[in-house]
Amino acid sequence: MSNSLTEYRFSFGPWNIHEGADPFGPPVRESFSFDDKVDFYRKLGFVGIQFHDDDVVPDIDDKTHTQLISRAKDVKALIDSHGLTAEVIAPRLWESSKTIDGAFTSNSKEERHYAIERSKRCVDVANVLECKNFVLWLAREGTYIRETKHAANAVGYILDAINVLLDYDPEIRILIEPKLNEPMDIAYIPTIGHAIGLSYASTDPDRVGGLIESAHAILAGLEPSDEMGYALYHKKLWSVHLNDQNGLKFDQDKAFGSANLRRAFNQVRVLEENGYGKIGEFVGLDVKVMRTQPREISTKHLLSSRKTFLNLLEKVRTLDKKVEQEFITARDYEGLDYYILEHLLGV
Ligand code: XLS
Ligand code: MG
Repeated sequence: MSNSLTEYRFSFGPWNIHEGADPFGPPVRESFSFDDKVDFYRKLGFVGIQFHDDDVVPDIDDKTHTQLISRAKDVKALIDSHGLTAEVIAPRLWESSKTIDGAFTSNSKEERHYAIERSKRCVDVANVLECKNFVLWLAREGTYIRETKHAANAVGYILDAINVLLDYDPEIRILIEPKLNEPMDIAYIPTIGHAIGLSYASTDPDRVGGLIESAHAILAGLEPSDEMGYALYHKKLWSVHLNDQNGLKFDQDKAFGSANLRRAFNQVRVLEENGYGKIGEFVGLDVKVMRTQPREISTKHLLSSRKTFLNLLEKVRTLDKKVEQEFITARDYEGLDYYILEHLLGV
C-alpha cells in the first residue's frame, strides 16, 4: 500500500437528488431526469455513481433479458461519456409486491425465489456496467412482530441467497449494508458485526464484506468510526455511506457532519489512518436534501458533504500527533479532549 497521500474519490446514488416527498407530504420539487442527474456528478466533484438495479433498468421486472442488457449498455455508454465509474449496484428488494413480507426471508417460498432471481438479474446489470460491488441493503429482512418469523431460519435464508449469488458469478463481491430498523420494526443483520460474522459463514468469505452508513450505526447506538475500525481490521470495509443523524429517530440521511462534527472528524480519521481508498474504495454518500430546499439548489447537500469530508481531512492531516501522544502518555484525557476541540475550532 503506497505511503502517498490518498486522493479520495466520491460517489452518490441518483436517489440522493430527489423531489422532497416524505411520509407526511408529497413531492415539493419537480423531478430531474436520469440524464440530468448524471450531468450533475462531475460538476459537483463526484466520479463514482451508485445504482439500484432499476435506476439502470426501469421497470426491471417487466423487461426481458435482452431488453435488460440493452438498457444497461446504454447506461454504461452514458456514464462512460461523463467519465463516471459505477461504484456499486444494489437490487431494490423493498418495493415489489413480492417482497411485502421480506425478500430472502419471506414466509413464501415463491417470493424468496423471486428475490434471488431479481438479485441474479442485478448481477447481470452489474457485469454490463463493469461493476463488481453488489450491495445488499436487507431492507425488509426483519419483522414487525417477532413471532412472524424464526430468526435463526431467517439468517439461513439470507446466507443461502448470498451463497447462490457467489456461485452465480465468480467475481462479484457482496457488500452487506446493515441497518437495524426502518422500514422494519427490527431488521436481521443489524450491524456490521452481524454482517462480517455472516461473511465468514459464506462459501467464499473473501467476496463478502460490508458497506457502513453513518446514520445506520448511530441509530443502533453505535459510533460509526468504531464500526468502520472493526470492518477495516477485517479488511472488509469496501464502501461507506457518509451522512449524519440527529438522535434516535427515522433515518435522516443528513449532510455529512451536519449534526455532529466531532463524530464526522473521527470517521474521516479512521478511514485515513487505515488506508481506506488506497485500493480503489470510494467515499460514498447517502444524503437527502431538506424538503424546504428550492429545486435549483437541491444538490447543495452533496457539495457540502464532500467539502466537509475534505475540510475534516485537512484537520486529520494537520493534527499534531506528538501533542496528542503527550496527552495520552500523561493520561490527561480532558486535556486531549480540549486539544481536539481547539483543533477543530481552529483556535
Ligand atoms: C439505505 C440504502 C439505500 C440505498 C442502497 O440506506 O443505502 O439508501 O438504496 O440500497
Ligand atoms: Mg445507505
